[in-house]
Amino acid sequence: MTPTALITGATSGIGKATAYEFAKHGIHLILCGRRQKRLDTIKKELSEQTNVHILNFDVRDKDETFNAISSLPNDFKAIDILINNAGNAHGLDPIHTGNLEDWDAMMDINVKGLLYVSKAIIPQMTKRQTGHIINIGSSAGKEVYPKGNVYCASKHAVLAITEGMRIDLNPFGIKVTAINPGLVETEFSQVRFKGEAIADNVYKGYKALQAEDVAEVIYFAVSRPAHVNIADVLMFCTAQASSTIVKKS
Ligand code: NDP
Ligand code: 8X3
Repeated sequence: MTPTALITGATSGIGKATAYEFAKHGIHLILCGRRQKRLDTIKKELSEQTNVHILNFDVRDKDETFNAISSLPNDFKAIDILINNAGNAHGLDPIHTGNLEDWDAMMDINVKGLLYVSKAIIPQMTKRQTGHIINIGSSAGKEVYPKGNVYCASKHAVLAITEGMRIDLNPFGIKVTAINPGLVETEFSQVRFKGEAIADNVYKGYKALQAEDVAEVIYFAVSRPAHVNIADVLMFCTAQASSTIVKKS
């Protein structure tokens, strides 16, 4: 049977590239985000290849999240693959001058939002005793870098939640995977630096990972045989050795 995947943050970057990658393989798609126009455009494009349903909600809002997921039509109710991808860094400041709104955004979206979406979907996976959850962590979930403080904390939390899910969902045969990329050229830095010009410099002087590179690894993980779970992937572009070491020209 053709699997159905729900992807959060499908309007941009890694989530959008994953939608396009999955569509190539005919996976049915539930695409989520807040930017309706983008959701409409992506749905239009991918509907030529597979069945697509779109959901507009803010993962920070518990009620919106649960209502959106419970509104799914029957054809899309059984979710086989959950890609918890929505998230961003907000700001890059030392801990003593950090912005409280940025901290709230990162914890509310990257951590609590991921939990809300998971809570809304996992019960039907445990009931059906099948499913695959992929959480998009980060190299920032494995090491802390200067001024990364709260973003790194949010991604360390994603890794801890991933490991907790893998343990608790083990009796139900549910696969749980963390994909942890380093620098990926997406809208990430536009969001982090609130549209300031500095965002343009982040990917200059080297070839960063592209969203499609990550999407291919995500598809690899979901396309393994039933007995194989890719538990944890750390991926960098060739120029990057760690959060702070990047070979630039
Ligand atoms: P983008 O900014 O390109 O995409 C972020 C996506 O998240 C958008 O589709 C956005 O949709 C969605 N999103 C953000 N906030 C919310 C919200 N409150 N509710 C619902 N959806 C939301 O960034 P990336 O593709 O790079 O980021 C995707 C994930 O990858 C994030 O978890 C990020 O932390 C992680 N990551 C990114 C890396 C990078 O260097 N780019 C490296 C490692 C990990 P919309 O605005 O329409 O709601
Ligand atoms: C995104 C990569 O290095 O900006 O998670 O934290 S980094």
